[in-house]
Amino acid sequence: MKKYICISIILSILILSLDAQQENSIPGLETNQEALKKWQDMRFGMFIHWGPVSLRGTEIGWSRGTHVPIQDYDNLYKEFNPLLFNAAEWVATAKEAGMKYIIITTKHHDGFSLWPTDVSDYDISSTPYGKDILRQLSDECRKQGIVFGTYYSILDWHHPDYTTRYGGDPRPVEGSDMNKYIDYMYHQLNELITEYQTEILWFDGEWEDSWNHEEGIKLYRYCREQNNNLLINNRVDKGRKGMQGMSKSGFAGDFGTPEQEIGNYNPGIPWESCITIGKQWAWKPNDQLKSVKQLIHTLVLTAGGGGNLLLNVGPMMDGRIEQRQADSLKEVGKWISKYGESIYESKAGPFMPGKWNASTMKENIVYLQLLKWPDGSIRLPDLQGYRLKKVSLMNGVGLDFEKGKKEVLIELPDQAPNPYCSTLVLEYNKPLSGVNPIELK
Ligand code: JFZ
Repeated sequence: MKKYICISIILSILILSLDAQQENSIPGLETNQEALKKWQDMRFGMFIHWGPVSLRGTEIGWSRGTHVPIQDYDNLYKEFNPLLFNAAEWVATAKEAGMKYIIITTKHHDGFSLWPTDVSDYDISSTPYGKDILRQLSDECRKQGIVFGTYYSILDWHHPDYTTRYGGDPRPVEGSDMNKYIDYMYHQLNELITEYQTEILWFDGEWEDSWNHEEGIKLYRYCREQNNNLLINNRVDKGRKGMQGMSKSGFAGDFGTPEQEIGNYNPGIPWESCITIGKQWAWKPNDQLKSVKQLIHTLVLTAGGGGNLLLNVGPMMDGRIEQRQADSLKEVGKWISKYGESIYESKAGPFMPGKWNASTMKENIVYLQLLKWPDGSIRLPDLQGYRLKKVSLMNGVGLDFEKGKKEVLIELPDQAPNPYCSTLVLEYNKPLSGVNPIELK
């Protein structure tokens, strides 16, 4: 009997490790592990959805031909003049919020290019503003030590050669030539990689039938050939499973992209949740914003699941980030300045994220983030084989604790030390790398 148990344990370990490797099993599509590690350590980035559509306040891309007539939408660029755009301010806002990288929409589904591209006039150089937004932002990111990345939509409902139409666009697809469009795309991506030194390529719009797996792999390879340090999301290929965003095996992409939801606990596979600060990706007047508490909890639960958080803001038509959004980000930043050590460079676990907690770890330290402050005390299950040496409030005093048979009882002060999310620091006798994840009731 013992023998069988042993064999089946060995077999399942083998199968599990095979499965983990499958993620990047296509030769030439292996993730650059150094770039990945650097990116995972950052844990928190700013997503920016912006373009001439902010003049209407409707959703970027999707409102073309639905909420805004196509003729109207496609001419908005002629009025786009964000004179108050200040790259230094944007980057400072991200930095102050504790974000370590920025991803901006360089071309969304509406086809407008936010930089002066060689291959189209439907770009920033044709607007009354005229100046290169991307150049200013990428320069400023490097100046302030923020990693610069670019969103790029594969689907393009504006380009005549792209072969799917949307929003009641009357142009026939007969005569459209996807190969020509693909050349166009490669040219643009080459500009982003070589001229703007994008460090992360955040693809989108891969789901229509105009795109396929073979082209996905080719595109991934092409980008890495231009710069082998690039990190590329899984929307470059067709392997994404729904809004949960993780990849089927055998598809290209360095990380999963859950959208508008916190990814499941999954420290073994790289992923990043992209989530809006309000309800819309692009700026919307009076958009209902998430509370500071919600934002902080989202960050903590994401880190506690092993993922990154890409929090989206939509700047206004004049180029400013709305004050309400900037104020919230500042509050998040204040929290991070105290608790960031439990987020950056952390690993998820050993306590799985749940209704009232998340947890992260480093070496022999566990950070237990409490989403609600408990009454008087909490009980934690013992970690088999590890000895709890010390418990304290993060940035605060030591706490008394009592070991029972299978639990420890930790005494807590009446008042939560932080109104958004307080954290306990648990120090064990040795590194916790081998410990199995534990669900807290
Ligand atoms: C996509 C974009 O469409 C969206 O505008 C935003 O940029 C986000 C980050 O990524 O999200 C999607 C993708 C597909 C659907 C909806 C939103 N869909 O198929 O309904």
